[in-house]
Amino acid sequence: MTAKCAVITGITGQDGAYLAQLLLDQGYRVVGVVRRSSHYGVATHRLDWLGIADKVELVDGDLLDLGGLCRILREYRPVEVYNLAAQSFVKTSWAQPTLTAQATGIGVVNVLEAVRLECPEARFYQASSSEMYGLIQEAEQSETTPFYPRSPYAVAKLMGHWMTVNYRESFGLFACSGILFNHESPLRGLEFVTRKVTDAAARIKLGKASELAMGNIDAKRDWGHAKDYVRAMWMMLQHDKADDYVVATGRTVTVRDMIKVAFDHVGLNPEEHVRIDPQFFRPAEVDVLLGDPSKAKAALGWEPQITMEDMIREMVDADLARHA
Ligand code: NDP
Ligand code: GDR
Repeated sequence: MTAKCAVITGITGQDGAYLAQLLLDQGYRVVGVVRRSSHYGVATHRLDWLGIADKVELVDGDLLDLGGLCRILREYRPVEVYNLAAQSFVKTSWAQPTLTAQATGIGVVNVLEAVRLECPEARFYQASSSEMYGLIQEAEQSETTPFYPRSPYAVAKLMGHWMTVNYRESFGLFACSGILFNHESPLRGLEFVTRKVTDAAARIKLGKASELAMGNIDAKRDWGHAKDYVRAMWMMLQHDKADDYVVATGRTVTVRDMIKVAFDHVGLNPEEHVRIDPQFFRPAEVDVLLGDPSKAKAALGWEPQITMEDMIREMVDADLARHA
C-alpha cells in the first residue's frame, strides 16, 4: 500500500519539524516546502536535531509563488496540507509590514488557491494565532471571542484565518484554522522570549555571558509545548468535520515568572542578571493572553501533557548541552 502523503509549508521551522516527526511516526510520506536559501544545508538544522532530515522529502517552493505551489500539489497529490510557513516574529512585523502581509496573509490565499485548483479533496490546516485576539475582548479567549489585532503580523494572520473560513464556506474545502497560543520547545527560534531566556540562563551558568536584556517582562502568555500543539493540528484534520479550534493550556504566566523558572533551574538569581532595555519594547503590546481550549478537548479529545515548568527546564537543559 502506498503511504498517505502530507505536504508541510514551514517544515524548517519549529512546528514544521515536530509535525514532520509526528506524521512520519504515523506512517505518512512527508513532503516539505522549502524556500531557496543561498546557504545550502543550514535550513534543515531542526530536522537534523530530531534525526529526520533524511526521512522527509524537501521540495523548492515559496508561499509567494502560486505557480510553484500548484506544481508541488499536482505532483505529490497530498491528502493533507499543513500551512505553517509565515513571517512569524511579531516584532519584525513592524519593521517589515509589507513582507509580513505578503507571506503571513497573501501566502495563505496562495496555498488555499493551490489546494482548490489541484487537490480540492485534501484536508487543509492553517496556522492561526492567539495574537489575533490582541487587545483582548474577553478575559478567556475562545473561538467566539472577537478579534482585535495589535501588530501587522496579527492583522495578516486574521486575513489568513478568515480566508480559511471563507474557502470552507465558499468551496466546501475541508479547511481548519487552529488558533494556537504560544508554544515553545528546544527548537524554538532564539528571537522568541522563552528561548532567549533559556539560552541566556545556560550561557550565564557556563560563564559565557553575564546579563540578559529584556523588554516588557510583565506581559502574560499562555505557554504550551510545541509537541503537544502539533498533535492538535493533526487531530483537527482527522475529525469528521472541518472547524476552527483554540489550542491552549488555560493558564497564563508573566514573562517575569517564566524567567524565574529558567534561572532557578540553574541556581541563578534573575535580579542579578536581568536588565530592562527599551529596544525590546513593541509599538503596541499584547499584555495578556489566556486561552480556553474546551472545544478542542470536547470535540477532539486533545489535552496538553507538558507543563510550562517542565518545558522551560527541558529548554534550559538543551541549551546547556549546546553550549557546553
Ligand atoms: P518558525 O518561525 O519557526 O517557522 C516559520 C517557517 O516559515 C520557516 O520554515 C520559514 O522558512 C517558513 N517561511 C517563512 N516565509 C516563507 C515563505 N515566503 N515561503 C515559504 N516558507 C516560508 O514558526 P513556528 O514553527 O513557531 O510557527 C509555525 C506557524 O504557526 C507560523 O505560521 C506561526 O506564525 C504560527 N504560530 C506559531 C505559534 C507559536 O507559538 N510557535 C503560535 C501560533 C501560531 P525558513 O526556514 O526559510 O525561514
Ligand atoms: P509573541 O512571542 O510575540 O507572543 O508571538 P514572543 O516570545 O516574541 O514574545 C512574548 C512576550 O514576551 C515579551 N517580551 C519579549 N519578547 C521577545 N521576543 N524578546 C524580549 O526580549 C522580550 N521581553 C519581553 C513580548 O513583548 C511579548 O509580550 C509568538 C510567535 O510565535 C507568533 O508567531 C505566534 O503567533 C504567537 O506567539 C502566538
